[in-house]
Amino acid sequence: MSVSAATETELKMNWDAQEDPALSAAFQARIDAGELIEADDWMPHNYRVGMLRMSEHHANSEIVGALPEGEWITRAPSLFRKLALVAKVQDEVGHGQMLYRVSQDLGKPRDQMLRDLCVGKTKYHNVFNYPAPTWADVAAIQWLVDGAAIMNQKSLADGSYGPYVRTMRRINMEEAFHFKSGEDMVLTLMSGTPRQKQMTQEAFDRWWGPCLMFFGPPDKESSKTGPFMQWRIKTQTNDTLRQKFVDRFAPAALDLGLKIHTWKRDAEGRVVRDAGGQRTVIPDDNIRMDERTGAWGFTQPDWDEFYQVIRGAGPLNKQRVGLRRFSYEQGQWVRKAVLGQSAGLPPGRN
Ligand code: BYC
Repeated sequence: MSVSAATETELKMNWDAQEDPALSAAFQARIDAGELIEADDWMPHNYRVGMLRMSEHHANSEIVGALPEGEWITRAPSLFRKLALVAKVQDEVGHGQMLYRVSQDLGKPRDQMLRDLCVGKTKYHNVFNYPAPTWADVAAIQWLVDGAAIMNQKSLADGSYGPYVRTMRRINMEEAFHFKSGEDMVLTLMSGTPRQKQMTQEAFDRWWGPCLMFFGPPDKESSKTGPFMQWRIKTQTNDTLRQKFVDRFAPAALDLGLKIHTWKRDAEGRVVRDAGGQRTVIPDDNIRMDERTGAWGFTQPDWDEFYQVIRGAGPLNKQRVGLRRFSYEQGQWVRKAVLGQSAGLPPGRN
């Protein structure tokens, strides 16, 4: 069986779309009054598509995001950590299920979303395209990635689309447990042997940059932030959330004894690569608090790397999408059986 991109429903943004002025004005008035929009309510085409894209991207991120940590379930260092990790991975997949439901109601069939993900037509979060080579990476994911996710999702829980807002409230409660578990793992490792501390520093260096990118490109490069803020699909900009993340995690990392690094740059601020394409890690000298504002300085991540990763050329994009496609193909006979169709045998058994 080969999976192909869906062609049934193409829901695309259309900034030239002519909406009914009276309906549009009434819709904006509801948003401005803080009302929640429900699935059956009238909504402008671009609101529907924008909300669908966000919710589908989020659903994809949850199920692909389960993969890096899922790989560690059989290798967790204790029964306690294994139980917590199993519960966490199960939660993430459950979040994906809820978010696919929200997305379906906005007009895109679930099977189409799963197929679009399998062929790389739709996106998921940049952070899940990196490897997690050590147990300290699992700790860093639960501390930093879940920490970033909570920061973002708290702002999304103040949004305008009722089904998504209610899902965010539920998800955020579970993410708080994931974050606590990550914090405990990082604390344990940083209270351990020099080898454990070194392993944690190396993992932190791998995840700090991708987590700065988690919130999306700088505001000046984010075309959708403007209209999304007007409709309260987003309630804070990418740069505002990134700054909040640094204000929360830079001092916490330093307190734990971690160092914050960045890449060496040239005089124009571009990341320098050697002939083999390698970059040089250096201390981030911008990491300090501005006594006047209380905000922490930081060096921007390598945005060229971000665009490469989200266009499918990150370290593990092919493997992550490949595994999703494998799961989709292997599960096809189950989906058919549930629908009462002739299921046949699983792939490779006929
Ligand atoms: N990664 O105009 P912008 C979790 C794309 S999972 C990849 O700012 P927007 C967890 C963006 O899609 C939680 N792509 O876009 C799970 C856009 O592409 P298009 C995941 C990104 O929509 C398991 C382009 O860049 N959370 O916590 O205004 C284990 C320009 O960006 C990213 C969500 O999904 C990125 N980081 O804002 C552990 C939250 N950033 O449309 C943990 C919901 C940007 O031009 N989503 N792009 O092709 C959002 O909050 C927003 O959609 C984004 C982007 C902030 C991601």
